Amino acid sequence: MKITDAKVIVSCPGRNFVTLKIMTDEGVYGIGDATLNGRELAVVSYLEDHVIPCLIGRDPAQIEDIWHYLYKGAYWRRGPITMSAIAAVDTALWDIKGKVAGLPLYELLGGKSRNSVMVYGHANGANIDEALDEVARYSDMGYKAIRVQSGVPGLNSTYGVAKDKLFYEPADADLPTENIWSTEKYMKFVPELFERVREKFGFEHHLLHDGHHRLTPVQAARLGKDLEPYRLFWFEDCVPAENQDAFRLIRQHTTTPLAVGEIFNTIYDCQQLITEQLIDYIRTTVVHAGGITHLRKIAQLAELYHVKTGCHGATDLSPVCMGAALHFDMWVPNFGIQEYMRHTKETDAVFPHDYHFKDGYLHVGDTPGHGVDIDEELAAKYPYQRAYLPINRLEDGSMFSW
Ligand code: EZ4
Ligand code: CO
Repeated sequence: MKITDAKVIVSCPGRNFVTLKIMTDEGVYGIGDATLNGRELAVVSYLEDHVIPCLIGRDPAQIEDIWHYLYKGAYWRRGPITMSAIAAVDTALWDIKGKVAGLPLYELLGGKSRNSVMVYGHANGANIDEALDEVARYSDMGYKAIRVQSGVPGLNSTYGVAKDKLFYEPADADLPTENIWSTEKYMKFVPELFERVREKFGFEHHLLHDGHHRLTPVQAARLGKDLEPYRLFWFEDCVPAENQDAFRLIRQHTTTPLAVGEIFNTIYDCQQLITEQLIDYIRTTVVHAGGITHLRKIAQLAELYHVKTGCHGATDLSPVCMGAALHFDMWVPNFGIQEYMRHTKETDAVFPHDYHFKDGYLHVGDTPGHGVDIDEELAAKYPYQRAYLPINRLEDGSMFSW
């Protein structure tokens, strides 16, 4: 079997998605997600100009060899653009392998370790009362695990608080929106938010919270401690994680479980975090961390150190990534949880898929491969629209992390 052609499909059914489709001489094809929010076209160029020419004529069965060909062969290693492009190729090749074998992807990885995949949804409110209403709504939909974010008094915008309740879309403008941030106001407010949630709903649900890389280590230690009475499932991205050492301080001061890694793209970004047991959940996922082949390596290292998986699953990761991640989740022995932000119905129509939500879990089908396809005709009706993620400034105008 040989790869005869590959193409990149850019479509904006509510938001931008970049999809790679790899074709073979036997008519079997595979697809992979290559979406990198706010920097989409850089990955398109990387694939079209530099990767696709090297794929033609190769045996699609040689997934491991092609992975290393693209990683080592580029000489320039790592980085989100490179690793998203490699991930798209890898995902498409696993899809082809499944279709050729007539087996769902989880069977190729080692078979099912569970019946379904526990997911968490996002309850976002402009204030505490709205956030409580959203928690009630997610609870009524059957979610066992709910991430809670709320607008902070005195700040006119807050990460996670959406215009549309089911689909949080931060890449909201043709040029980056500028938001104002105050860590002091946020830190004072968050424990009150969780106190109110526990007061109203008790301890029945898993509750999660995302700090979105905005604290210093000592602030994260403080907030982790303040949140201990509310028994969070995890506190996510409490500090920017380029400095892995920083987690030592946080870890020494709080028993609130820590999750990190949605923006990591290789195992080297979390090697110390894992081997020193500084985190509880690793958030890398298929599209931004080199595909199934590399994600598996990260998860298996994590397994040795009591770290579980918690794959990123925001709306800006396409249903193709979600489908592949779900097969991974069905297999991975040290599974923790899967994030699930829903896609719009326009997106779902462009990407027909065989997974579905029921009672707090995503249920995976047994279609050969990863079970997600792309309707190219429909995709063509939604041309690319430039969209950026916002930026943050402190109240005095200093540039800050978003
Ligand atoms: O802000 O995926 O946990 N989820 C997140 C996401 C990220 C977006 C950025 O593109 O932090 O909402
Ligand atoms: Co996050």
